[in-house]
Amino acid sequence: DREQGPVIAPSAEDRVPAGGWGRDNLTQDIPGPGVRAVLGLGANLGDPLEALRAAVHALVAAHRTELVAVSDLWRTAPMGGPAQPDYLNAVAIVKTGLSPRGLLAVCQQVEAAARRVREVRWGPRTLDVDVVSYDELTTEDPVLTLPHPRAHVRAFVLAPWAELDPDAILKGGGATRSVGQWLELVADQQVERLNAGRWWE
Ligand code: A4P
Ligand code: MG
Repeated sequence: DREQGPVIAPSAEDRVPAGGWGRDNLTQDIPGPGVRAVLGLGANLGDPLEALRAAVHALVAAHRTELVAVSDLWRTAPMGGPAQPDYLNAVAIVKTGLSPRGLLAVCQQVEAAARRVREVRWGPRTLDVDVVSYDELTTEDPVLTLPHPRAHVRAFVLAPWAELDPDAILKGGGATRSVGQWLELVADQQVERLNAGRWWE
């Protein structure tokens, strides 16, 4: 379902598997209709819009993964790193039967594909696809830390996510707040919502 509509409320099928998220099921496809995951998309060189669009298309094409909702585009001031252009950021919510590691692998393939294309045509360009959250899974694994350890302090993730699901619960820095509440705490960060329609199509 590619329609952007109300975010689907968690259902019985969205629950954590019996026995919880152990090490063994981080890498195996999960049974049933899948769980909800939140992905953060960002790009700031070359053709960022095209990179983000390609990312959404690749997510739709991924095994056992369907799009639940896509945020608007946001123009955001760069955080960290050297002086660099503003970013375009967006958030996509998917329902996936991929394991957490399987979903990360898809995100990394999408990044790699975008990098290959831009090396050939227009020089360096970035595309970052982060797993912001995966169901209610919490893990400190450096390969895949969940929820994303910096999501709760980044308006470029929180603003587009709040657009789709402001009441989603996010842990960060030892606290648990809604995405909307976290966003209020980073009101000093410069983010601007762009009126781009259904930009990912
Ligand atoms: N990794 C661990 N947890 C995760 C996760 N939840 N999702 C590991 C994705 N990856 C995760 O990532 C580095 C390593 O993190 C991977 O090996 C993965 O196994 P990367 O994508 O290769 O490198 P990166 O994204 O450049 O590094 P890092 O530290 O993850 O950067 P961030 O935190 O993603 O920040 N400013 C604006 N306005 N908008 C942006 O989008 N993005 C960044 C990148 C900085 N500033 C920005 C933006
Ligand atoms: Mg990253």
